[in-house]
Amino acid sequence: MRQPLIAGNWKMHKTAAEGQALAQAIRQGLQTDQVEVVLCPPFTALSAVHAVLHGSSIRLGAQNMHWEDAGAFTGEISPVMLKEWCRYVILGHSERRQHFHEDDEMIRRKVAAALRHGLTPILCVGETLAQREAGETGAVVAAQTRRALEGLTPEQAMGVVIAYEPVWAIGTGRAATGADAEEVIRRWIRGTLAEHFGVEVAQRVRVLYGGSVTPENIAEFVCRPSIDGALVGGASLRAESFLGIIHETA
Ligand code: G2H
Repeated sequence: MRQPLIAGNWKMHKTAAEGQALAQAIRQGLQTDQVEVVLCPPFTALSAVHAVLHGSSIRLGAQNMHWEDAGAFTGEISPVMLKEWCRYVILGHSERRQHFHEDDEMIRRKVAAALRHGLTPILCVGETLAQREAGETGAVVAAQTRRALEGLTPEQAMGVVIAYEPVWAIGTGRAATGADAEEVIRRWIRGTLAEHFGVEVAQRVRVLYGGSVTPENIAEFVCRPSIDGALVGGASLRAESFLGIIHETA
């Protein structure tokens, strides 16, 4: 019922020319239509990557945005600007929460703004190592999920993709176990969705795992009933490894 989704978060990597070459290699090497594929380059490469993906089934996403449509916000990008190029936008990534002090209220505004403009948010939630060790994983993940989606109708909530990214697993080479990610997603993400929006929304929303995903460990996650794919960082920067993850998922 839920189509698998593999999204590549390029973070602050790739010039427009490099991004174009990577997107071309991914487009050429893609051998399945079972998996929805999304590339999230930096803003400066969106236009170039968009041109490469034209006419293919691969979708484009951004890595962040402001919640206002326009205004005096130096250095920011609005949903109105993004929707010229993108269908998706990553929101609330832990690197934004940690380094740029994004809080739940800012992320809630961004999610609402994205949906208002027809962009699909990929909402990131996840606990830090200290929170995990204090036994707070469930409470943190449930609260982040609830606060980001506050005020949405069930129909709007159904249009969100959620990525569970435990902060201690991001870029560290130390992925969560499949069983662990499944438990957090089933109990604390889908559970929170069921509580606030109903069982149908909880069953229909796609939830990804993110954090040190590779072609070698992806199967461990996508074989789980609650996990619909992955948000991939480091391994999305090379066509071979990103395609490996997609093809293992298909
Ligand atoms: C988590 C992930 C992609 P990586 O940030 O969002 O990065 O796969 O490099 O851990």
